[in-house]
Amino acid sequence: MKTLFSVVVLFFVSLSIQAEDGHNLWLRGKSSSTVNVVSSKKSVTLDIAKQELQQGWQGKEGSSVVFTVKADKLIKGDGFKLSSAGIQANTDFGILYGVYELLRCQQTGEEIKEGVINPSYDLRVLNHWDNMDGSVERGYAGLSIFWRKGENSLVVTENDKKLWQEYARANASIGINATVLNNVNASQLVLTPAYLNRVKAIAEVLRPYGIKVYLSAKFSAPALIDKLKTCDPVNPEVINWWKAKAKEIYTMIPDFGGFLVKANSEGQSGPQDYGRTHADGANLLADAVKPYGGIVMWRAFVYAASDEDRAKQAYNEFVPLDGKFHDNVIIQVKNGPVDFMPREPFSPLFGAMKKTSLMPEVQVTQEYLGHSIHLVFLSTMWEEFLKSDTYQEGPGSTVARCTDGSIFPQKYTAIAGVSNVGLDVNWCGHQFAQSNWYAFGRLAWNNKLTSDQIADEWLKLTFYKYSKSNADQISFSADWKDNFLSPVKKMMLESREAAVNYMMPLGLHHIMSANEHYGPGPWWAPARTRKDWTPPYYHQADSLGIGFDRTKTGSNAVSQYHEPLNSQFSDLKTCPETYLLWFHHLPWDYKMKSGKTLWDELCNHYDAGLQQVRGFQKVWDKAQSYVDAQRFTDVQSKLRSQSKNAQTWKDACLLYFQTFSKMPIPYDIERPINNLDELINNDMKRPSLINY
Ligand code: GCV
Repeated sequence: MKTLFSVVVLFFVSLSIQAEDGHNLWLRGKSSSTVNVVSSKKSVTLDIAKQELQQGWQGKEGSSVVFTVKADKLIKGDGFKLSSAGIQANTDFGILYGVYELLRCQQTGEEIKEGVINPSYDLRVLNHWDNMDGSVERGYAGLSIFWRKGENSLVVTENDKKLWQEYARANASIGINATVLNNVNASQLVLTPAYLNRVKAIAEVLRPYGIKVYLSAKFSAPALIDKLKTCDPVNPEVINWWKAKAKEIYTMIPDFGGFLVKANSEGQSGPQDYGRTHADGANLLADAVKPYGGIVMWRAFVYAASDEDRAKQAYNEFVPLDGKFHDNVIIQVKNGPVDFMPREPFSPLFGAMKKTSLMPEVQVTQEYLGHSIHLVFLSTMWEEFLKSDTYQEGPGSTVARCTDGSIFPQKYTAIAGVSNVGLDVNWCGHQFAQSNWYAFGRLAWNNKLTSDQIADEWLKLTFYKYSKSNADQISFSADWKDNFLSPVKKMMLESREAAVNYMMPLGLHHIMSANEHYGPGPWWAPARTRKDWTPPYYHQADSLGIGFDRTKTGSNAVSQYHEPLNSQFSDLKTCPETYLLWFHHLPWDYKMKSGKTLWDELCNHYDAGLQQVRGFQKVWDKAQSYVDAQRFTDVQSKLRSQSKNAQTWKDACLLYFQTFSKMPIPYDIERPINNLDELINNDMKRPSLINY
């Protein structure tokens, strides 16, 4: 009797705890009822679509869903049409996306809307900064899922294929249809036959899920691989080399997407080494892939160690080339003019190049936002960016509309996110970093979605405890919504602003410690280091004040923005305070809109950021009974580190800036608990993963 009792107890305990390690991402929903799928066509992709529907169906028992692959003028690209009869699309991939949409609605309790749903961008791309030895530049979730070092590193194993297939499925479920398999700081190796064979194997696993592979190409590859004497883009031998390389690749991978190129940037070679322009370089590669329908994504992340404000350089370099790029070139532009900072104004290139296709690049991996230790939901940052009005074609010329084909007719439209995926069991290093992968895909599919909706979906899909008894009718109880969904969603939606507060408020930027881009380092400026890589170049703090003057009296970067933004950013009365120190150098006692001095306001922001994170800890602790044990403690422990880090950021920045302001930290906020000299001596390092 006693044994039976223990078995029963154990059974129920195991049911309620349901160990989860995060590997299943947002794809945890299981069907409870059967569905009948009718398709007149057969293909691997349609088989996947059918299987997904049957695995995840939570609609009416015994329903029938018809797949119809038939052209319809209203359906664009990967789009689809949902109706009571089923899913119609131009392609098999469209059907697959329709299936994921149906399942998402069922599993989140959202009403299924009948009608056509088209993606905002044709190409929804993940950029992996994965190196050939398996390391990942700015990757915080373990080694590469594509590459590794050592003997047999190029042998494709069953495990590799399983992981790639899971990766493909996760991407397809949120609409991502392109992936760049290697770092933009590229190795030429990836273009050699042994590596291309592995690329072919990856492409084969990804293909049925509608995902094309792309490669980052090293501009100097012809010299490095085949010892050509030059890589000059107008040299006939060089032109032929790239043509032959493209032919070789397309023979192996007929649907190869094309190249991504970082050239003449941070030490990478490029056309300027031969006195040519970025257009000459991009067109060289574009012509090589053109016969096969390939494209070239050419990055505008360029800046030199010159006296010119770094924030101005990409615009200065690229705008004069507008109209000179071939039509299968897309210029890939980071969201801000400097570099994926916690907050930047949008890059003035958006909307300014009217005869060239442009694509936004955002960073999903949290290089400057606490790596995989800090909980920061980036969707709010991307939403702010996509909704920014450039005014380039009148009011309403948002970045989203300037890049998705609504304003400028672009042959291709695209958006890229620098991936945060690695070999970690939970893929992203932090359970909540998965929400950034999810959010990127969702916004790439629909650039009008709100972060509120995305967070809502993600939380339901990722944390709701499905069980047999509730699977057929997803109804989120009031208790679950009030005590888990709503507070945790609120935390996610506030998390980016919190990070801005405790790291770089009021328009401050690039003041992190140099080595890891993790902790604070406003003091970091070793002799002989490029000035534009040191924080003092950006914050310009001195006894008179703080901030980078980008108005007419300074670098005049404001002039790159279309009116009325130029005037708005220049004028202290209208410049948003969120960008204040991005555009202005102001005295410490400058009077803010709140009536407080700039110094006091700065102190308040740093302290508010810290308090927000302390609040997040409370929210999460209260959510314990709604979360499985492993994921709960994972996140709890990371929030503790984040809290300590926020304290360090606050103390480091305030104590350092106080050496210039000479003003007291307002007495109503908590005192620093660290000493500046100690902080400077032990630049804050990312906590070792062993602690987790
Ligand atoms: C891939 C920043 C990062 C680099 C990155 C570069 C880029 O500078 O710190 O790691 O290099 O951006 O986007 O090319």
